[in-house]
Amino acid sequence: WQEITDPQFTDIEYHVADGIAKITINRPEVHNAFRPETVRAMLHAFKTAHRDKSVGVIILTGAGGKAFCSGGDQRIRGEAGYTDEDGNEGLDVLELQRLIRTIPKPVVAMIAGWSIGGGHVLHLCCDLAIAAENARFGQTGPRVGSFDGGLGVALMTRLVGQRKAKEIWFLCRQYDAQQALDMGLVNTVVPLEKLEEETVQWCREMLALSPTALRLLKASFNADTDGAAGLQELAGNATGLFYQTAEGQEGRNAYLEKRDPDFTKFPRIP
Ligand code: 2NE
Repeated sequence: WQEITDPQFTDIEYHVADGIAKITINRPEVHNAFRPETVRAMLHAFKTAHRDKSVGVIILTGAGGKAFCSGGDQRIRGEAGYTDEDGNEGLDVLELQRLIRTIPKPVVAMIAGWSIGGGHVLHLCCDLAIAAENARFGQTGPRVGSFDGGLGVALMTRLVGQRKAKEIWFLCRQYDAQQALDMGLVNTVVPLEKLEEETVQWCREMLALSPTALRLLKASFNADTDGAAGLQELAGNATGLFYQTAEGQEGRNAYLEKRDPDFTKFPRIP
């Protein structure tokens, strides 16, 4: 891995290698709980990976082997929300959830240890999830006075069904890696020492495939859950492909050449 440094990468590490970007939440002393600064850094990192044409797949993980992420840092939760070092309240984690889903590259959660609370929702937002045998999953919202009724409920229900999703949210129990695999929360479980090797192998398999097909598939899966915003994402991809055709370019050229467009040469494909 090559580490990329950036003054905006507060609380995280950003590495690249052979088409893969790895974003690591680096606050192991609090099981990688996030604060506003952490979320801002992750937004910057995901946007960096999005724009980098050499990157085809993104891994999201946590440092230290004991936690993927334990959600919002409860120590800096003020009267009306989480507070940054300058005293500003607000956590852009919902924006981060949406970004993980709309970024047109597969995002893989690489999970060792705790994936809890808002950290668990981040893992739900990822496209694939590879868990180590020591991984533990759960929501704590109703216990700590919080909840994510947005993607945290919608995506969980799609993955495990409404009965199980209600159990997870209403009882705040914890589930081990095998239970998570059995209920469809993760794709596979491997020994901790094999976690990165296995995750990189999954990334390499995707890197060998058509990036456009993967891009359109991701948008298609999300369109099912994201309503008009999901359709916007899917249709935006279709527009991007249309721009690359002679038919799309004829419209632009005619406008720039101040003539009527001639679409007669383009067949109406059945
Ligand atoms: C994750 C869990 C179950 C692990 O338990 P254990 O016993 O293995 O570790 P321990 O001792 O609790 O944690 C180690 C250190 O990390 C801190 C702890 O306070 C402890 O620090 P020290 O006492 O050693 O100084 N720590 C862990 N998680 C933290 C957190 N989220 N914030 C601040 N410090 C944290 C256990 O640690 C646990 O239950 N953690 C809390 C999980 C939680 O409730 N997260 C917030 C859910 S709400 C949320 O994330 C959210 C949302 O619902 C909506 C929007 C945005 C965020």
